[in-house]
Amino acid sequence: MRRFEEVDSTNRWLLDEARRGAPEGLVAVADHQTAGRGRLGRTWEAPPGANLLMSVLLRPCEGPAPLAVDRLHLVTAAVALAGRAAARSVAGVEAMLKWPNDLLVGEAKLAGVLAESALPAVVVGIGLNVGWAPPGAACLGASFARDDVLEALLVALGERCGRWDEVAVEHRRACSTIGRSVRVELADETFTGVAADVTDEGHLLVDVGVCLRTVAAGDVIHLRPT
Ligand code: BT5
Repeated sequence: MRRFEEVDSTNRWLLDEARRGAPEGLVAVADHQTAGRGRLGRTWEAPPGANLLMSVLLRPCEGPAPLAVDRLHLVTAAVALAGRAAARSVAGVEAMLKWPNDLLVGEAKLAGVLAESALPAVVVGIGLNVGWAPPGAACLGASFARDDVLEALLVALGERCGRWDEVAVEHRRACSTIGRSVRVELADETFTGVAADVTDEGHLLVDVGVCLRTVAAGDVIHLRPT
């Protein structure tokens, strides 16, 4: 494990290490990120020392139980589910998944997950709000230690890695997007419908009345039931 007082992004650092051949299981943790990354070029915010900011390097397509490339989303799901398990075991906080991989408490974001690949390596980062959250978001509470959350998360991740079919089942169960009315925001289009399921490839199926639309990547907004 590599710990940083400050780094631009734990994902960026670990991707560079992955390209240099670093082994599976290498973890980067930072007290502070100066350029924390979200999805789609967005930024991830956290004041120094407040939240869990970590990334893990996995090589899921190698080894004795290789994961098919079209199921790679399960690696991201495993990290999100491990974060959910850690929030529950350390703080008693019940979070649900919002597709694709946010952790929500109610409708407030507790954690975000970002997977980036340098195939065959995959780097999955998670920012989990422990002591601080921006307005409208959620955190566990300042009394909880980031290292306790980190340890619980790594144990929970170890239990899930390689058990990809179980991860897929748990992911569907924990995904509060399924069954919800949603607005889907794509780069060039927005539409609404009811989220019906998540496919084996991790795509969201949205019932738009006349057909099911498949969403591979994009932003989903949970709408209040009408
Ligand atoms: C994510 O992106 O949710 C993925 C975040 C991944 C962060 C981790 S930290 C360790 C590792 N190293 C990195 O550089 N990144 C990963 P996205 O779904 O695009 O959400 C980003 C949006 O969430 C921002 O545009 C803000 O609106 C909001 N946001 C930023 N910081 C937040 C926070 N601490 N809590 C809740 N929401 C936040």
